[in-house]
Amino acid sequence: MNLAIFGGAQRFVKPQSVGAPIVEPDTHKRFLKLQAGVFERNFYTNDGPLLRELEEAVASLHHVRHAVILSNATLAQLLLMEVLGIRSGKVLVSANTFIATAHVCEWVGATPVFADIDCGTLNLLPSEIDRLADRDVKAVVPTHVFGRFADMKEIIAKADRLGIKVVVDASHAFDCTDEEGVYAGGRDVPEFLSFHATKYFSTFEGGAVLTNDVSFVDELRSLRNFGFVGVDDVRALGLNTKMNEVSAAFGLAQIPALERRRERLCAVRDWYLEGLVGIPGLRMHELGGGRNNGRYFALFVEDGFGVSRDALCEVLWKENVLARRYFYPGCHRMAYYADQPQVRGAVLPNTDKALGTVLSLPTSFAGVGDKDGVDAIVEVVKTVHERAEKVEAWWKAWESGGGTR
Ligand code: T4K
Repeated sequence: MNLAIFGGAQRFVKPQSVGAPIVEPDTHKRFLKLQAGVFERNFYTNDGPLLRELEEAVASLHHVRHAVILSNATLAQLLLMEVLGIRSGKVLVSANTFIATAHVCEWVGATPVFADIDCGTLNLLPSEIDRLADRDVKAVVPTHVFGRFADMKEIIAKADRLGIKVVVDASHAFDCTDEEGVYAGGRDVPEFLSFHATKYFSTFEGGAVLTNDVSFVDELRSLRNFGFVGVDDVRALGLNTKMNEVSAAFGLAQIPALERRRERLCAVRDWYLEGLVGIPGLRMHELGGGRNNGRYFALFVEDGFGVSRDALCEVLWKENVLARRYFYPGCHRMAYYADQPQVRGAVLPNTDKALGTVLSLPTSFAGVGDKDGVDAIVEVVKTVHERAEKVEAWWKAWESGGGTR
């Protein structure tokens, strides 16, 4: 094939995005029906019936007692930290996470300290807790990157020994489990999900806290509604982090589609693996033996492939494949944090190495079938490897020309 960078036709007419929302035709139909009910009832928000039904469905799907649904994962984390009393000191956060995980620590009055990761799983290394722990550390917030669970047993054991709290960013882990089949929220530490448009399960914007621990559930529900208890009694400094009924309708409309959705995405993963494993210099992100929803497919472009990750990424963009480098360059290298005293000079070799090579490819496709989409992307990747020298020369010229998209 002739690559678009050398004047060939783009492989895709429509942009193929890693974050493209997933909605099956049946889901769309169910949503339209459910949202009509919102107008019939004339009840838009504030603990509506669809929200309550969705909370039950999400809790039951994850085999936990409680799902408290909120307006997004960022505020789910914030309220969780508030109810757990994490308002000062240091909080250990994986350097490889979406920036929100770190930002929330600052919003509650704590200081995020970034921990290094495992290069295979991309998750926080439990040994980092020992390395970074001091008397100011109040909590650790691991992230289940791409639905691959962090080593929760180790993390919880270390946190317990140190007497620090654990709050888990399970934003990517809807309908995923660890290697023992335990879902988010099932291990006696609270975990939060994201239902953002880009996620496996979306309510446009949304999030949830999953837990078996009833002790803070009422408080969380009160905090999401300004701190109200009953009609005119405010007992806490709450916020407005409620989910409206139309969002809840979209969530409920997806529940019957999920098993098929997961199968489809896992098939996409298998096709990618079939096409890409064995190409020199490509290493696949390790999902491990737990249940995974298949939303993300990530690989590492290492020595031996012939061109750098960034060059491959740019070639893909030129083909209308909007590959992403999640979560490059790492929270510790984001301008907002890089110069903070607890971050300056921090050495996180695994994070730097992994985030210098990682690349996420689309798993749902616009305007083409899943298999055709995967095949076309695999063909581009193979071609880049086969013509590495020529592509590298193009990349150098493109970069030195100030390369803009
Ligand atoms: N923790 C983790 C580990 C997270 O991944 C996230 C969210 C959070 C916490 C916080 O959760 P929330 O508070 O949002 O519930 C996007 C999302 O904005 C962000 O929510 C998400 N992580 C992150 C992984 O992805 P960007 O900056 O990559 O978004 P953007 O606008 O570049 O979109 C990604 C791609 O998806 C683009 O190619 C466009 C496409 N897209 C996007 C949207 C929103 C669509 O095709 N349709 C859409 O509706 O952050």
